[in-house]
Amino acid sequence: MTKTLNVGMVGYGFMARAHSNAWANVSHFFETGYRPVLKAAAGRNVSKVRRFAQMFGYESVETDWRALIARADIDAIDICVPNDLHAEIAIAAAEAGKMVLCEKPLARTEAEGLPMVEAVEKAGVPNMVWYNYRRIPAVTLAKQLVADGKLGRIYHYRAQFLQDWTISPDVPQGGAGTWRLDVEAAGSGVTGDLLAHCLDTALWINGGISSLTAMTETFVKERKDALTGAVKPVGIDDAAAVLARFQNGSLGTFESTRYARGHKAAYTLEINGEKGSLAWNLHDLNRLAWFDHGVEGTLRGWSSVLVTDGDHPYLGKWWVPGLIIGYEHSFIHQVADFLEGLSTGEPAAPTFRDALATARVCDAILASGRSGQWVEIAS
Ligand code: 4PW
Repeated sequence: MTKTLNVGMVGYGFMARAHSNAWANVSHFFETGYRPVLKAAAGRNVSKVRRFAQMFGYESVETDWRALIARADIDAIDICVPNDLHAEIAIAAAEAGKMVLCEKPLARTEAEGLPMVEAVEKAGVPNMVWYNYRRIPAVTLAKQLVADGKLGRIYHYRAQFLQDWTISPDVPQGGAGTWRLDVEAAGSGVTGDLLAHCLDTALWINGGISSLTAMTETFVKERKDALTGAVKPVGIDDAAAVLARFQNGSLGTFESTRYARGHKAAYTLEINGEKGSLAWNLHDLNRLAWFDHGVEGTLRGWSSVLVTDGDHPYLGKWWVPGLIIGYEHSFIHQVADFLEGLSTGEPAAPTFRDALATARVCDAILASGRSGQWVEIAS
């Protein structure tokens, strides 16, 4: 019998739209034993939260997240607000016995994330962090190929996430659309916002990182505060380049910036192994490039696999073979796995604890960026 799961959304911005679309559509395509109900949305601006609720079909609104958490008719709290608010809301939700889903990164630092992990584990509530790119079918397929040993020993893992939207010194820090530039709200710049995605995927596919060294840079040193207009020092990293050693002996190179003119969301990854290589690119997300060293003779070379068939990850639930899907589907897949986990009792990853490992690597990158030293990472 299908159970209902009443969702309480905190926030109404871009990520709240991506998550709400997933909650609203998942049961049209995935039979998980649960049917989400968009019960209530919370946000400080009453007209904005009402408009958001109306567009996505939330039944009611709250203007204080505490009121949302206090409601007996809410089963799961989904947190889609700036990073500095994640910990307080997640801990309160867990203490109230709610399931908790949190937008990435888990928190601004590992130290801030740890009590969140302890709270959900003490309360025994299902929890998950929205590292959605794992659930793009071609990326999930890459994980399966590596896990099945198709690449053999892994030598290199490289990933980039490039954007260009903060190049102008006129972009302010703080406020609604630009809190990602405010170190107080975000905790860090590209490291927590973009590189964290690359790291989550890397740790999932290739295992833990044992040490790293990083260069970070803040190209624009002062920006106006979006709310007060006062010019303030910029505390975030605008760009980061990282050399890493994985526990399995492979080498990692990671790069992220918001100063790569022409790039809006260029997430790319490549893995080189003894028996083959694979590569993926968000802007061609339904394809996985594949090189099989086992192919002999003149046909040896890179091929491009269209990941749209029924036996590819998640694709059997969608259309007919050959029809493509997009960015929003990664969130639907994540919700589907979360609900499936509730039914099977096998929690969907990444849990809060899994995401703490990514926070630890982000902390190490920022520390190395400041010191110029290699940093060892405890496993
Ligand atoms: O999480 C990331 C965001 O903060 C996203 O995946 C892309 O970069 C889109 O917006 C930002």
